[in-house]
Amino acid sequence: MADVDAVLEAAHLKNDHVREYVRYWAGITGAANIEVVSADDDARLIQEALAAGEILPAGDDLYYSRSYYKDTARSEERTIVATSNPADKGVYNNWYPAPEMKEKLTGLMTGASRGKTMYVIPYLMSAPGSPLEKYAAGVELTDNRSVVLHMNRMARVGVEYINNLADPDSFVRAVHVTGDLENLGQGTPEDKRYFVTVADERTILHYGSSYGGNALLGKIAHGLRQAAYDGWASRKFLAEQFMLLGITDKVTGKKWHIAGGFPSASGKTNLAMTLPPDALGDRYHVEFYGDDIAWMWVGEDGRLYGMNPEFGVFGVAKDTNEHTNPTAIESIKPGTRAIFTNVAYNAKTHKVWFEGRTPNPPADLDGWLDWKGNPVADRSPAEANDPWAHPNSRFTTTLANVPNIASDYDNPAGVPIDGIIFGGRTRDREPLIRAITDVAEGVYDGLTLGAEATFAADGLDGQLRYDPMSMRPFMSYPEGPYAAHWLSIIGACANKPIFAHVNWFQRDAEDGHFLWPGYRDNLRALLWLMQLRDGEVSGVETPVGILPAKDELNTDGLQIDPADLDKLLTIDVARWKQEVGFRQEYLEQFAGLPEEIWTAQRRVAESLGN
Ligand code: OXD
Ligand code: MN
Repeated sequence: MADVDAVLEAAHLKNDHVREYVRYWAGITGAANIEVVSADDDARLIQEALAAGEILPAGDDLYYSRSYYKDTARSEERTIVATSNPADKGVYNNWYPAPEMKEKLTGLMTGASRGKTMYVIPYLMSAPGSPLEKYAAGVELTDNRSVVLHMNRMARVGVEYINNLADPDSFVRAVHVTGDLENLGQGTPEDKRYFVTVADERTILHYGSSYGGNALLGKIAHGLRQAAYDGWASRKFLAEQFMLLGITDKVTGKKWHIAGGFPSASGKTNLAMTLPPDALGDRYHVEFYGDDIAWMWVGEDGRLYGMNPEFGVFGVAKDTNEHTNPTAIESIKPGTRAIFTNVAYNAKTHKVWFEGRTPNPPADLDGWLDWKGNPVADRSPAEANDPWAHPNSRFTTTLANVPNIASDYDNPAGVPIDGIIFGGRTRDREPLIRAITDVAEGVYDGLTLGAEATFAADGLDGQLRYDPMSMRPFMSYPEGPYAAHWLSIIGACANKPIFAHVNWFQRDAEDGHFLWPGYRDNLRALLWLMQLRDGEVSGVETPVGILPAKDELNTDGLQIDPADLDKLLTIDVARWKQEVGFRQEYLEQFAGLPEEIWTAQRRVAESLGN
């Protein structure tokens, strides 16, 4: 092992607490070398990774990587939040005692990076100068170069972010050890993977994966789990799996910002990066801030402020195309340094492809390898319809590559938030949009956010898979205090955001067609919400919120059957009565829910006539 201190000195890493932390884990993991990384090292690291065959060229300054075939997604069962206080155990946070987990992970990591380089990645999950900067600094240690390349795109990376911390000990310690991927028993009773956030020690210990969702520790482990815990422990902010966008009315000059949570596969990334529909393009400009995480706090002017702590997008590739998400397609074009993971790859032309990129896969199979690296041309008839790309294959690109990135995305002050939306994927019960002006009812609506998981298939008669605020996999403290913290942060705003529930996925009960065209037209619902907030429209009251009156929704250029629009703007009372019953049962599992949430549940039930 090289002299750790000499390496850190040469890299100008001055923070003694960071140095001690690096020394400690270098000793445990047994890494052969230490290398401190900054964003400027990216081009060299790309060349090294290409030379080592860890990534492959995918066009002009585009790259391809493949993760081990049993290591292609986040593992929720293997993800744990540990603290020293048993009262931190909630329903979804998979709580374990911190001492037990630290001992377990130290054991697993001992000697596990032998012969490898341990990269030291100092990072910041905010723009420098943000009021939340003190919660944003971290240092990831990883024995995987591809993880470094991804972190360089997803976070601000360099020693300058940790050398001059106001409290030099206040950084997240985030240790990632890949492990022997072929011998970890992924998904079996002998599974050896552990993805642990020791939240009250601000320490993240992930063992047994090199897939981004488990290995890019700045993103989900710090940006969501740790930050949610910090936000609660400090009583200062919320960290949520939310997108963030801005809409400018070019005629009046008004600008609004909307944040919102959507369970997976409910169109969050597409909405975050949306453009206005053609017919509204002259009037409205839509800007992208973030597709996955928002940290939110109360500003001195009494408004809710929000920012995206990330520096890039780790987006699901499947179904991304010029129609569903044209700005994402632009953000991964040649010259962007984007990295594709687990899509299909052509070893001869270096092109990539994934399901939904074009209606049909490339006709000429020559050179095409599926996500496991097997030639598509050699498939047996039984395999002929297998996907070419893994359904969770990804693209990784920096925010600045997205053509409609907000001009002020890097502003440390964040942006004032006018609306908070929740949106599930449901074929019935949820109208296009219903606005909620009461804070407790808005928080209640977020807690009862749900999406169809295996609708009907599991015989649950339309029961949704609830996903509180879309944070179910990222909850780090119990649901009762979580609801109370939301009430207290939003309650502290003098000028409060309006809440709304949106659903782009309602279907016709008879023939199953989607009632709403979705994608860019979704902006119409958001514009109505902002007009409602500004008192320009008044909507129609229903037991579950305010719906747009038919003539209030801007339908210029919208292709829709008027009967479908009618259905989208009404609620199905019978279905809602049943839904409220499901919600009662779901909410009862959470200890210590604030009384305001029960009042909201009762009020909705009573106004439905339950
Ligand atoms: C996720 C992600 O898994 O954002 O939610 O990658
Ligand atoms: Mn996400």
